[in-house]
Amino acid sequence: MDRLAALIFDVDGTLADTERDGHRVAFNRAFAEAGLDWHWDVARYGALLSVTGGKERIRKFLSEDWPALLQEPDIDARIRALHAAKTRHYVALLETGAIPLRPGVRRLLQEARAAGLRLAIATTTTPENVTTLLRATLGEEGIGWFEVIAAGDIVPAKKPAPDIFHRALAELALPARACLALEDSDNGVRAAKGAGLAVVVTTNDYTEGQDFSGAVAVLDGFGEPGVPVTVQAGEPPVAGHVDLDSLERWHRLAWEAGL
Ligand code: XBP
Ligand code: MG
Repeated sequence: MDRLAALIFDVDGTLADTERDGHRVAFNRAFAEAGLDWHWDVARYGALLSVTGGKERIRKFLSEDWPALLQEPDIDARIRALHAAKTRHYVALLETGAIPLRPGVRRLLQEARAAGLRLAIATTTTPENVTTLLRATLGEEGIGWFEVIAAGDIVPAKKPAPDIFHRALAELALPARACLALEDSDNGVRAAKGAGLAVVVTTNDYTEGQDFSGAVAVLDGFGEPGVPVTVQAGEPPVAGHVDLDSLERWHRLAWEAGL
C-alpha cells in the first residue's frame, strides 16, 4: 500500500462555507445589477446546488423558470456575462474577509505542511475565486501552500465527473492510491471516487443528509483540539478532531477495504 503523499481539497463547502453567504449573494447581486428581478433564496439555492459550476447553475435555473430564454440566440453570451459579473461580486465579497476558513482547516493545513505532505485543490469554481479566498484567509503565501490548483473550466466536465481530480493527480504526478480527497458533497464524492481516490467528507448545512456511499469517513466538520466532531460514518478520529493521524488512518483503512 502506498504511503499518503498528498491531500486534495475541494474548496466550496470544504475549505470554507462559501455557498449561502458568498456565491449565492454574488449571484443575486449580479442579477440585480443586470436589472433582472431574479432572486435565489437560501432554499432555492440549495436545490440549485445539485448542479456544480456557476454558469451551469444559471442554465439550470433558466430551464426551470425561464425555459424560453434558453432558446434565444445570444443566451450563451448572456450567461457568460452574468457569470463574469457574479465572479466580480464574489471576489469583492471575499476581499472584505466576510468568509472565513472552516474551523480546523488552517490547523490541518499547517500539520500537513509540517509533515511534508503535498497539498492540492480540485474544485469546480473559477480559479480567481480560489486564489482570492486563500489570500483573504491565509495571506498571499497561502496560495503557494498548494502545489496544484485545478479549478473551473480547465476540464470539459465538472463534478460529479472525475476529470478535475484526474487533472490534479496528473499535475501532482502521483497515483490516486497515494492521495486522499477531502470533500463536502455527494457530487464531490462521486468525482473523487470516479478518479479512484479515497475520500473523507465533512458536511455542512447544504450537504448533510446527502448520499456519501463510498466515503471512508463522514463527519460534521474538522473540529479542533477540545472541539470534537460528530461522526456519521466510518472510524471516529482518535483525537476527537480531524488531524493528520486520522487522515493517514482513514487512507489506510480505505485501501485495506479495497476502496
Ligand atoms: C462548487 C460549485 C461552484 C460554486 C460556483 O462545487 O458548485 O460552482 O458554487 O462557482 P465543488 P463558479 O465544491 O464541488 O467544487 O460560479 O465560479 O462556477
Ligand atoms: Mg464542495
